[in-house]
Amino acid sequence: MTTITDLYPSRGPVEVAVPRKDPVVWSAPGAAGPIATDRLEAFERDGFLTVEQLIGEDEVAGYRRELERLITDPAIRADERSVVEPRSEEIRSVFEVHRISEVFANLVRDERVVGRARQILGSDVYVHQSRINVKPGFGAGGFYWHSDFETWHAEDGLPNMRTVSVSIALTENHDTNGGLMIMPGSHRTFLGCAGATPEDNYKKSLQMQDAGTPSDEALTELASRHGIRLFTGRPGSATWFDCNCMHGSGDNITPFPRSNVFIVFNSVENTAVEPFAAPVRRPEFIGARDFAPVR
Ligand code: 6CS
Ligand code: FE
Repeated sequence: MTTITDLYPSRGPVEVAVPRKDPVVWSAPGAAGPIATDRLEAFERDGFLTVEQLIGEDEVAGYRRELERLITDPAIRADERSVVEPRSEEIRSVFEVHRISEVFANLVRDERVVGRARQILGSDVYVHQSRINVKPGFGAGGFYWHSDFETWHAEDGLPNMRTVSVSIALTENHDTNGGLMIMPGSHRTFLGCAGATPEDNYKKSLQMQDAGTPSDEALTELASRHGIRLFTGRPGSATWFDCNCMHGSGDNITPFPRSNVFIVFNSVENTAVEPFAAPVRRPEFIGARDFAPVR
């Protein structure tokens, strides 16, 4: 049994920041793919890149209809893949949409999507997690500051930072309805959070994250050093961001939903092992254990 070194310790007694030990862009310079060299360099520097119209507005309408179909299906609502808003009980997210929906399965396989993931990660990729975030109006809760990798390392056992997410807007992302915020450049620092992971943490963390939440001091330091960028965009626009970006989003108190589909691609060279800082694995609909590459 080979022991895997924990390069990114977290969830111990104290918070600890360490420099990133992994590349950001894993493909060789000039490697073929849909992302232009200068955009890939920007991704390396900032930890994110935006694509104004990754998918056309007519196509997006089809994905929005699929989202509506899913969230109005009583069987989906009753399924453990659905997470509700704590206050309104409206559906907040539905996980594993790439498996329960043929429409979203096709989106994952679309070369405009998976081709970019392969280029950033420099290998074949599989889906570690997918979800639709509904973020309905009139009070849907946001997601407090966090690094996704901190959770995917601590709780899902991803060894290295060779994972990339894409958030594709399904509704207008205004500057007022709870859009994604990222601290540019924060992906180059890993912030190990203080506090052990409770059993069944996911049952709470997907509504309101606690374990894996950075301190005010650390967030102040990071935000002062890197600033904060708010992402807005038309339906069909996409934000690709590195797994270790410090990011979050605010509540949505406007009447306008901020819905997106969120797909997490992991390199087939970085498959999940045992959690690095949690008593048990999370369910597979949150952290996949089927490593078959997207074809
Ligand atoms: O725990 C997770 O895997 C999820 N939580 C957040 C707030 N972002 C990443 C991911 O979807
Ligand atoms: Fe996140």
